[in-house]
Amino acid sequence: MNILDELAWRGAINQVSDEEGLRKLLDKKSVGLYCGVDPTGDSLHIGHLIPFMMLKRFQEAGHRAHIIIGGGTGSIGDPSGKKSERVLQTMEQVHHNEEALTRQMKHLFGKDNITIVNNRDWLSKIDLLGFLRDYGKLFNVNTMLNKEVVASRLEVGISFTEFTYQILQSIDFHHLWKNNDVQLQIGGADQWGNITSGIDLIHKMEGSEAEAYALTIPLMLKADGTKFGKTAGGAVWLDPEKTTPYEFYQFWLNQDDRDVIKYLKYFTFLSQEEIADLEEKVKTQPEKREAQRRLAEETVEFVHGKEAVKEAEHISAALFSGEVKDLTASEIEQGFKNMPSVEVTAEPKNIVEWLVDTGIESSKRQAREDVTNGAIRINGDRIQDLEFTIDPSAEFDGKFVIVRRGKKKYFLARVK
Ligand code: 629
Repeated sequence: MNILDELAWRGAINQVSDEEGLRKLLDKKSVGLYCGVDPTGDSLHIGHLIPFMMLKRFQEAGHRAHIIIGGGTGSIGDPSGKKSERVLQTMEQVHHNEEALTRQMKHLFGKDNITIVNNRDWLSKIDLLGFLRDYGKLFNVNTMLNKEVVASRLEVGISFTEFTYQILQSIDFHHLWKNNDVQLQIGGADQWGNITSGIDLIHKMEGSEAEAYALTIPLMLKADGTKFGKTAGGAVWLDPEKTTPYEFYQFWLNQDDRDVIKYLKYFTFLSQEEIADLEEKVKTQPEKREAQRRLAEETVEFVHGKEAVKEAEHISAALFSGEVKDLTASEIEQGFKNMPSVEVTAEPKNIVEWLVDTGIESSKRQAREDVTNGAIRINGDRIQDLEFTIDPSAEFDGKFVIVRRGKKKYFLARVK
């Protein structure tokens, strides 16, 4: 199957500049393609993953994928999708983010022989007069004003700096066209204007026969109308320090039945047969959530590796069953990141007093009642003896006490 048919099946094509031409080119040769990212933050989030996983699909189909880290463009700021002018980042921020993103990209795609370049390398070498003479003359201000990104900002205003952004991204496309034999740029739907502006530049500089194409991917929508990729805690990051692999796993596990197949197509490399099989299971046995589990496993493995999948599954199973004793310290840190926690001393104490001291129970009366009723588990063991002594150094290398009240409510006591 042609890569374009594969992407269409995945629901991943929003617009293509010349589908016939691109299809022919992809059948004929190994096509160079790229997608860019600006260092506006120090980590990618799952919204970024979409076009970059598409790059990998092209690479696997025998094409040559490139990534631009926008050290140059990132010091300007893309007005696309922004309702008002950006505050410039300091150059220190840009450098810092650029390094972080490059590291992440290498971690995700480095092993696939994907070429990673930084547009500061060429954009910073263009001098002002060269810019105006060599590029400025080829851009028609009317055409630039008509681009959605600029048109939508005319009321509020847009600085000359942001207005110029599309020229920089166009110079990039031309640069890779000329030096890396790149004929295709991909990106999210918001990038259409910037990408087609690059095609125009290539045609003006290299002749109208020069082959250059645009392909954009639809904006990700959720069945319930809320924004994709956001949780109560904010964006879902690829950096394990920001979003732990366990949180990342849970994010995917909790997706709606109405969305899960679409996500399997976008975010995994599972085959059409495997996805069709999971689609059937969503219909016949939705309660098993097999599609969601598969989605969670695949995405965690892709971003964080096999070991992280095992850990996330171990944490989920332990928290669900209540058998928490064999969790490792790192698993506890991940699993309890968003649960209430308290600090305690290592001093052993009567269970009723300890529960009240830690604030887990509001009164001794309540504590006694919960203990007697069997609602309290300490480190996985149900304790019903009111005389029980809690020894905070007993488990987990003396670092934690895990308390569960009732079926679901967990507390983590960290030993000082
Ligand atoms: C130089 C810079 C280029 C080509 C692209 C770029 C970056 C581009 C941009 N992209 C978004 C970003 O950096 O702003 N001007 O966060 C983001 N992108 C991934 C997808 C996107 C897009 O990295 O294209 O649509 C999000 O899904 O918003 O020569």
